[in-house]
Amino acid sequence: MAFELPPLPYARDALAPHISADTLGFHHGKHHRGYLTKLNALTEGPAYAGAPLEEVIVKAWADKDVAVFNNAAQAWNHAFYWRSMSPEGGGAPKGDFAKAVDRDFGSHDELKQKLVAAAAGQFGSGWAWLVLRNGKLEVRKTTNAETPLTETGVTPLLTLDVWEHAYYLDYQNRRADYIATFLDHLVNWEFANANLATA
Ligand code: MN3
Repeated sequence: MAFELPPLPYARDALAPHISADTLGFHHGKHHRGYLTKLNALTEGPAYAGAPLEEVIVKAWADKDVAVFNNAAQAWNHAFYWRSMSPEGGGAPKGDFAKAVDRDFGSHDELKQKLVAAAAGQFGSGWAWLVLRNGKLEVRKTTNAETPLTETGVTPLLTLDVWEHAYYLDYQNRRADYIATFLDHLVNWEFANANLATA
């Protein structure tokens, strides 16, 4: 049973001008698809037969099966990243999620500053995350394909891809501008709220 590329949750041009149709075309259609193609070739044998993607990630991480881990985690991280953005994104958190943000960060602005610091401070390729850890919101960063899914007691709520392929066509080397645009115009707090509600 092969893993399939999930469709984008919006049209390819829906995030323009903040993220162009060109970027989404390459990022989803080439990079994300590429991870799944490699993952399917690597998991043809019985070791991972029938396992859902999350289980493949946890097992490959524990077994130090680096190639499977990298492609499985990147497949999962990208599907989560698409849903972390919305054409109606940006603005302020609402509802129970807003209360949790105030409780654990003091303010929405403080949360944004922590996400900026994590995303800008990730040296080289990786991801910035908002997670729930033991009932408390935390901001994290991970390197390359690494994902909070491998940590027990940690639930990812939102992510931001800071690999250069996520922004280079639109922002070249200006990662800070991409991060600011993500937080001002694209971030999908409703998705974080929904993940918090089911955590
Ligand atoms: Mn990417």
